[in-house]
Amino acid sequence: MSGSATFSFTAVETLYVDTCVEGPDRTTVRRLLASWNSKAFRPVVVPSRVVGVKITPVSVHVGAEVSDVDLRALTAEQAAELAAAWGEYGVLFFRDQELEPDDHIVFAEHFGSIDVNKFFQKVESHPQIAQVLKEPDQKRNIGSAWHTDHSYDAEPARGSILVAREVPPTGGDTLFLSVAAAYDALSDGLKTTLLSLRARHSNEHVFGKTSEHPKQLNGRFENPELTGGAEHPVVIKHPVSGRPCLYVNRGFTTNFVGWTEEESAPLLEYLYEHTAQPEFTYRFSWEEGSIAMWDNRSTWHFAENDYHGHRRLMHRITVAGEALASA
Ligand SMILES: O=C(O)CCC(=O)C(=O)O
Repeated sequence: MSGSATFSFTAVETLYVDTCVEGPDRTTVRRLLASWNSKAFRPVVVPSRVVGVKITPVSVHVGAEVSDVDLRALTAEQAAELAAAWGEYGVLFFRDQELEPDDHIVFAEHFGSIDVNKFFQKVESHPQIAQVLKEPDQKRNIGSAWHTDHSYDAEPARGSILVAREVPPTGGDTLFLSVAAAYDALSDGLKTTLLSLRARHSNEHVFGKTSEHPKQLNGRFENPELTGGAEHPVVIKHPVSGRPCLYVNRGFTTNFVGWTEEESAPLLEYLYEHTAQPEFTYRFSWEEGSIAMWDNRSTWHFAENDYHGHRRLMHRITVAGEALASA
């Protein structure tokens, strides 16, 4: 046992003490070490910096709240624990964090390189950060349809990390759901059919020259000439958890490969209705300093547009992902 390790004593009660800290805890450590031979405590060495991160699931299928952590001072061990929890719960929520844009970038880079969105307006001083903004005079917001980010890319983004900068007095929640749970709930027959399919995803109808969206968003999208698309399996194997996940979404999927859009529409519509059932979802209410980081392979999200007349400003960083394999 080295002086810099943390000891977890498990006996009548569980107690975590970091031997690095000075003061009363040092006394506690000495007292506990003195009782070592009395068998009152069973010492277990655990990595010290992991201690303190608390992960509490917020719903049956999706999301966990993380507390007792300062994201400005994240250690590699804590980042590894968060990465595992991210894969398991799909979305991680944090409260009362004080991340400046530079901190936001450092935090995101614990999980991969930054995949800068080509279409969103950027924070002027930090072009790696996209602005998700609705002004009081705007009627339309970004993201008010179930979707997952960047599914139109050949290597879709692993996840997105959204920091609340300005929130309306009420409303402006974001809903999340688990596409793994939605897939699990399908019949074996439909699962077999879906496992044989691929789908095409495109962003032309959202960010392209003829799309109405950029106009309705006061020109807040850019680079309409950079639109494109990609094909992916309809059921992917999640790169971290290995769980099968339904990988189509209302925002960007256009058709099953080899099927016309007209032929694809009824089955896609069935999957969208099935997946958006409340039992698979969780609603997150924002405060300034709240953060949500969602996994784009295992979740969808939906930004409520119920706060007309108020400003809502979020900063988003998208973390790069990889090509997706079939389940
Ligand atoms: O503003 C939000 O809550 C989510 C926005 C969104 O849908 C996105 O960034 O993809």
